[in-house]
Amino acid sequence: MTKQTHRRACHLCEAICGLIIETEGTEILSIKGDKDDPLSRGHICPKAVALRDLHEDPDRLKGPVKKSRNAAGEVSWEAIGWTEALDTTARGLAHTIAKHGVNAMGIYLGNPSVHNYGMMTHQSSLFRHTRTNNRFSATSVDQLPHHLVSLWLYGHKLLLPVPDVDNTDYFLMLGANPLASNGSIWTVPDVKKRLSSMQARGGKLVVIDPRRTETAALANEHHFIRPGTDALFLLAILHTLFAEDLVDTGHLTDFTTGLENVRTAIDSFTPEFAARHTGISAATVRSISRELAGAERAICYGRMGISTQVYGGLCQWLTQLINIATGNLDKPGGSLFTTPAVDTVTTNGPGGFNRHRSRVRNLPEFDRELPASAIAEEIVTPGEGQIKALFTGAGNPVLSTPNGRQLDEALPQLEFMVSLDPYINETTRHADIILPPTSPLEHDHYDLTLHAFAVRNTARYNEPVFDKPEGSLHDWEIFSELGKRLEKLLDLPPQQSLPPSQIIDMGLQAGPYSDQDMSLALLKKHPSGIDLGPLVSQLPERLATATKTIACDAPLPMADLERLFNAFAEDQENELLLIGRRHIRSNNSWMHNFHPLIKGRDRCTLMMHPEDMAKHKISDGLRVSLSSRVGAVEATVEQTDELMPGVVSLPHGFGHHRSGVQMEKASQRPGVSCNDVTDHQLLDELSGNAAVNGVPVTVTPL
Ligand SMILES: Nc1nc2c(c(=O)[nH]1)N[C@H]1C(S)=C(S)[C@@H](COP(=O)(O)OP(=O)(O)OC[C@H]3O[C@@H](n4cnc5c(=O)[nH]c(N)nc54)[C@H](O)[C@@H]3O)O[C@H]1N2
Ligand SMILES: Nc1nc2c(c(=O)[nH]1)N[C@H]1C(S)=C(S)[C@@H](COP(=O)(O)OP(=O)(O)OC[C@H]3O[C@@H](n4cnc5c(=O)[nH]c(N)nc54)[C@H](O)[C@@H]3O)O[C@H]1N2
Ligand code: SF4
Ligand SMILES: [Mo]
Repeated sequence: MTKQTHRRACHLCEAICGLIIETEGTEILSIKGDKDDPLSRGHICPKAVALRDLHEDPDRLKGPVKKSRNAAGEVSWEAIGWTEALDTTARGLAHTIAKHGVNAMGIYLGNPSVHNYGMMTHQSSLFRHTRTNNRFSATSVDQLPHHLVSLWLYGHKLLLPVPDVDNTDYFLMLGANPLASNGSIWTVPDVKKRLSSMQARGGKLVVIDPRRTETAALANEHHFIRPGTDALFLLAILHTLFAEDLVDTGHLTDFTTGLENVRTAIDSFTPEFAARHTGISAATVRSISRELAGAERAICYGRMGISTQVYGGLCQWLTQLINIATGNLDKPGGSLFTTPAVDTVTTNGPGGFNRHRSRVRNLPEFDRELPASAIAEEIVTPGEGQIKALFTGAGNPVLSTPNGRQLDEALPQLEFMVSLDPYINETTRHADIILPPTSPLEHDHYDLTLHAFAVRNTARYNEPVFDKPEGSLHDWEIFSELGKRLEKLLDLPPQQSLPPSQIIDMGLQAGPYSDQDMSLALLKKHPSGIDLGPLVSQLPERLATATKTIACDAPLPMADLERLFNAFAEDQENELLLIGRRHIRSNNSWMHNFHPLIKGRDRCTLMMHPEDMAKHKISDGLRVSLSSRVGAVEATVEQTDELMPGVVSLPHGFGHHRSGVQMEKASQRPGVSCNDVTDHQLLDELSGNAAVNGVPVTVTPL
């Protein structure tokens, strides 16, 4: 057998590192960073090597399985052929739609769909036939506020500016830990080196986080903040910029409106008002504001920690306003829009908000999706539009959505459930049928979404590393096959379905680099990727608003200021607040089955500050009960002064002890699910995004 060398992107996180994978036959010999990749320049993290473990994992399903129960109610899974699996699935969904109406079909799509371009291009072949109101995704446990704010300010949900870290002088970062996450809505491979280079050039990194994270440890300044109070901090910054006459919108001035209205509306949100709640002094806020305004090029960036909280929408609106008020939006070294080779902005609709609302709790839709916090109640509450059948694809909402235990208990009430997933895990164990796709290395790859968030414009297409095994189907083929069957069963007009690579090729040829002969054929000649240059200014042309202007005083966040003010008008109770955390060797809920990533000491610990431990008579290593309004889990306490007093931290994605989970290594070190404690009622009322950070909890020794 001959050795082969493949160039291939890592699809595990948003950093999209280029890899060199050496194979012999069906075996992977090595996985290394690709130095020729113009974006990642050879960088990888420990997760890349686990691609081999994922590919070779004996627990990964290779063909569809169907659930059956014996007389005693014991579950077993029977391997079935694709024709039976697809026919049964399509009949199950069509039957539900015919019997109960289209909204009786629920859909949940998870995070890996973003890293799998065939899922992006082909999910519509299933869903366009089933225009259910009950669509959900991981977006509303994550970045929903970013999309909404971009829709409101820039006219398109995908016009998300990214920090130009390689050229900046000052970086104010809130609620992000890129040293563990490798960056988010900010494709920035080798982020540590990029941040260190910024500091070496004399630049400054300021981190605002309730935990002294790996990123905070690298920073020039780190300030603890009380979870959920970032909107007050950001308002105090904006207030200072106005009060000290530091606002300078520079090149944005001609097409920016409404800042004066914002100034009036935020008059009461002084640094002193914020300091009462955030734990960051008014003097510190003023000094950060002055530095931000004084820097030649500066960035204000906030991620997961400030979007998945009760004021997530306001937080994301305010980070944009700060970048606008300091003239740093659309400026090299500031926050810039990208120019991806397939332009996701022009090839996707702008998105919409509040065109329908959820049946039970009256929550707003965004982009045709309802908040994931509402799935369980839509399944268990009787009435017209109740979810009776559920399709999950590349998602594990039992572990990843708030009050996951409630969902775990709701799923058995469904008439029919199907999961598009390679594993029998906490969610998919409830399915009647599981449809496993090919392994990631068996299909081609293009980063349709993530090139659009990258710190440099590049494009890369990779052929499959391995041939597709006989009788297996890619995710997109499964969508497409189900779509065809539903067309027949529901008597709908047939729709054409091209392979993803052809769709991409059309996008490349019609995209912003068409004058450079951009095409799939060109990318195939350069499997390490093609450099398309640095991010550049492109406003107002790039704006998708009808008037090509940015109206800073967007009505909904403006109105939401009152909710914030009322909530903080009085001093708050001194409750213990729960936050999450990520580890470089983790990836949400599904990568605990690979030895290289899980070896070493237990990571699912409850971090707690010594002062809080003393208050509650808790010692290091003690088993405790962590409880909230909705539930409780047991965990081992890890003493650390990394946390702000009054804050505890438990990572998400664990809880693999449940019966029927067939992920052997993960189940041996199961941990507990932090989302058995987070609360489905706790959300950002503006956007509907889940607030998995800042959850009031109590900790009691066992
Ligand atoms: N408390 C708390 N909760 C959180 C978070 C937090 O920080 N704290 N983070 C939130 C965030 S940011 C996110 S994105 C969500 C993630 O939420 P989800 O997307 O629901 O969960 P994942 O753990 O990413 O589950 C991914 C699933 O996809 C499957 N999968 C992997 N690759 C493929 C593939 O190629 N094809 C298919 N069909 N399936 C595949 C895996 O087996 C797994 O079942 O969790 C959210 N939940
Ligand atoms: N290794 C690894 N990498 C990943 C993932 C993973 O699970 N593991 N998941 C991927 C996914 S789906 C995503 S969305 C990204 C997320 O990427 P990031 O946004 O960088 O997410 P985190 O690393 O969770 O960092 C969030 C930070 O917010 C802080 N925080 C919590 N509450 C608050 C608050 O109220 N205010 C402030 N200011 N900070 C707060 C936390 O302490 C934490 O340091 O990571 C991606 N990359
Ligand atoms: S940083 Fe992300 S993309 Fe890069 S190797 Fe690690 S998991 Fe893969
Ligand atoms: Mo995420």
